Amino acid sequence: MSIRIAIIGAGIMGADHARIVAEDLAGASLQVVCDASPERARKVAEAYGATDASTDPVETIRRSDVDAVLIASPDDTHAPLSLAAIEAEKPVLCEKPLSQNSKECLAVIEAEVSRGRRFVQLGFMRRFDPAYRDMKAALDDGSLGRAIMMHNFHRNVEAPANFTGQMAITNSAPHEFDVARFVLGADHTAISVFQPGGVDASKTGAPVFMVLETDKGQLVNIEINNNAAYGYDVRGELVGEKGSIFLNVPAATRQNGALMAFERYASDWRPRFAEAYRHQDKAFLHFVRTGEFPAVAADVWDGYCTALVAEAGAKALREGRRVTIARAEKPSLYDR
Ligand code: ISE
Repeated sequence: MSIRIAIIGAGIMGADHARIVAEDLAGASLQVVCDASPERARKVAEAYGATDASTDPVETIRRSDVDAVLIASPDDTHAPLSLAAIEAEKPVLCEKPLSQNSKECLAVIEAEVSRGRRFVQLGFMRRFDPAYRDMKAALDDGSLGRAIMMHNFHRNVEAPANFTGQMAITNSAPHEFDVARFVLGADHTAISVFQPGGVDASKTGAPVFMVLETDKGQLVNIEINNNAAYGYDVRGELVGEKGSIFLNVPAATRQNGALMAFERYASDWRPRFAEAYRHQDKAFLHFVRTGEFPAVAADVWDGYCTALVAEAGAKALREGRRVTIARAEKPSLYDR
């Protein structure tokens, strides 16, 4: 039987997931597209052949013809809607971040723990990206030796108009906070945040440079530049005591002309991480079918750990000092 999926939020990511469900997920069907804007919901529903469109997310989650939920609405709705899905005992693929508030993440953890199972898979899709997977494998098979540093660059063409100054840390950087934890198998213990001199720090998407420390003594640096202008550019290098490995940018072609060679950049993250999104959504479908949580996917504990780093990062930027990070005790439900 086909798994009937409801998508909440028909913006950039909701529409992209709708496309993946409609075109790439054998065994799943797009049942409902829900958005605060009825026109947007209808447009995406029609484009990808959903059975229905709606403007009420909680009612959509509770519908008896919906088996699983994909949340891609604005960041501050992720935790409340995940809670509504847990209450309805329906599996959820929720876009990152789970919340920008760690206490809200704890409430979702509590809801899962009280039911004795995981319902929410978090959309940290980089865990499914072949390049990051290779990076992790090179560390795990011993060929790099002990990991000591991880360098990360994360550049967008232009910050969206609704971005606040801190969203570089609370919306963009969570990808690196999470993927560094995933690759290194370590937790972040402290964060320092810097901004280059001469930038207008109040400007939407002003660049930030972060240095994180892990409980294995590693250093992780992250540049977020949401107004890089030239293209969507994510880079990373993991440095071990015996070698290093960096992400290759997948480019289909390299063009020559006028004494130059050049490759194209994507204008946003969807083409760069297309394969990761596909693998992630397939893993979610398997989770819905079998109840087995995907081995590499992020869960709400990972979402909580990331929210703690983002909170500490925002504080470090505000107060101009290094901030340490302390976690609650991890419930055994999240042991891997
Ligand atoms: C955006 O919300 C995403 O999740 C993208 O993957 C990321 O690259 C971008 O910086 C975020 O703002």
